[in-house]
Amino acid sequence: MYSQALNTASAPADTSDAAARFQVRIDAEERIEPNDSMPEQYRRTLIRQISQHAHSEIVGMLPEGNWITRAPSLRRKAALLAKVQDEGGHGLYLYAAAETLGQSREELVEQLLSGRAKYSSIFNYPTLSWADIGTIGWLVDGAAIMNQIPLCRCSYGPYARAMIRICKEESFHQRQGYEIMLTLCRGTAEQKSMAQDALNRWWWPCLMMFGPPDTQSQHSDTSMRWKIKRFTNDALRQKFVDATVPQGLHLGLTFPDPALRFDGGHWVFGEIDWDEFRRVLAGDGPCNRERLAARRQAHEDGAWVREAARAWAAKQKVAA
Ligand code: FAQ
Repeated sequence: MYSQALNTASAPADTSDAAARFQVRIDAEERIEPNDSMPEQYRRTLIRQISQHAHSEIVGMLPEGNWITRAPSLRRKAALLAKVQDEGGHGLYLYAAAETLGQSREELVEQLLSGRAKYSSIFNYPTLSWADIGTIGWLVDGAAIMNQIPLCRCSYGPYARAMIRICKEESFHQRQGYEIMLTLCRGTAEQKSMAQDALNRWWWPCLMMFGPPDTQSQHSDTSMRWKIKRFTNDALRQKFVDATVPQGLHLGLTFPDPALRFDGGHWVFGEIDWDEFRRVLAGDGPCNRERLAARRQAHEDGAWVREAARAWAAKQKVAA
């Protein structure tokens, strides 16, 4: 199947002419829209990436949601509540973007709950102290922004447009996280050591968020050719390290990497433990089971809402 057509059950076969015409549009920086002709592999790549991204936002609500009732002040609680709610909203825009490619949200959610779909490795780590909430905002949202700003220029229109609003909100999240870290680092010795402990635990997993090294990334070449991705995994990881190390030094914190050094242009960092990354992706991270169990429970608990919405829609149809 070559051209994707939302309103028809089947589409014409792939031809090299069609593929070449598509590439010309991409190279000319034209935006691809839902009813445009597109290679089947382009459509599948987008569904894969956008749905994994949506699942990450939804599962990503869990580690921080865990601290809403324990935030140290009303101001912190209100900000955290708003942030976690934003992440839920991001998941919804992204599921909607994936639906424009002809995949139903129900099917995507089923893939997540059955454990067949991936979501970001970072959300399989526990949030042990309040400093983890600061660190997530500073580093996890910081890494997400670094990865997602280029996605605002993704060749697929609905994804690119969703990313514009998401990035604005992520930027607020990053600032609230850094402000928590500043407060802790200017506080008591105990508060500063909480901040240091959180950085020690989150730093390496955050570097893994950018995906495997370029030499092992299966999808980067095609995604870059189609301008879905604008930078490789390693390029974005380096940009993140270069932007973040000075922020950590300003906080007076030490990065848990004895090999970290400035070479005059970039911050050179040590070896990432890719075995740990593979273990987390295989479902064996510290919280994989807990995260999926929580999502399944939430889905079950929400069954009555879906039923009520269906009943309401049916009544509206009869009334119309
Ligand atoms: N975790 O060939 P590549 C957030 C998988 S949102 C798990 O390099 P690609 C907001 C990859 O899917 C965070 N799996 O793949 C927030 C592929 O598997 P597959 C999520 C990973 O797609 C903040 C395989 O490895 N952001 O944080 C990971 O070209 C705070 C081979 O990899 C996005 O999803 C990983 N870290 O590049 C929420 C952004 N890395 O599908 C709450 C959009 C790789 O073959 C609180 N996505 N894999 O089975 C992307 O930019 C890309 O998909 C990459 C991976 C860069 C993640």
